[in-house]
Amino acid sequence: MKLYWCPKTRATRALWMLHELGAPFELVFIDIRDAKAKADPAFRAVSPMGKVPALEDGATRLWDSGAICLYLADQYPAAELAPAIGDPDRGRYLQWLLYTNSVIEPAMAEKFTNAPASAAAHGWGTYELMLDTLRAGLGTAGGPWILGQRFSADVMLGTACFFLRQFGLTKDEPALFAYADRCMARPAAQRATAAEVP
Ligand SMILES: N[C@@H](CCC(=O)N[C@@H](CS)C(=O)NCC(=O)O)C(=O)O
Repeated sequence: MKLYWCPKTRATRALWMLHELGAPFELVFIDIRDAKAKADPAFRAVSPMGKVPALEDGATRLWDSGAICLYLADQYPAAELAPAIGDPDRGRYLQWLLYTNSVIEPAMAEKFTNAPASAAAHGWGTYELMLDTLRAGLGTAGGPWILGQRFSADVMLGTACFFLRQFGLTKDEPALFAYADRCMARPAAQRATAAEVP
């Protein structure tokens, strides 16, 4: 398995998942700020948009951090990073896993660029609605993770909460920031971010 990765990007999510799984992999560094590196044909065959993370696993090629987290969790069920199909928690898991890229990130972009909000027209609602919903989800989870005692979609949500704080978009969100800290303190997350130290 080959992970196309660049430090301090969303590729951290995929690297973190691989460490959670303990799966063997090869790390391929792509400098996304370098047009030549980004044009590498082997990379573009896996990532047509030229974005990281991207994953090659035998004949399977995919990109997008959410898709990769979901794929890896399903490929390695023994690691129990996703409720199996048929498990009553599967729906909630999918909903929160997809929430990062389909709601949190577009809402963050809206806030970042001061774009006009439109709760009904935008699939992500508004920045405030996104935060309210996330707060409520974590507040009612009944444990340290979004599914309560079970760690799963938290790689995606935890990094999103980390980015919320890092980008200074949200100043005072103790519950979200404590959650980000809890997630980032996991040994696999520490290993993934250690790879980013220059
Ligand atoms: N939805 C994608 C977004 C990936 C993405 O935008 N990655 C950025 C780094 S965080 C990138 O590769 N940017 C390089 C570029 O677009 O030129 C995901 O979650 O993986």
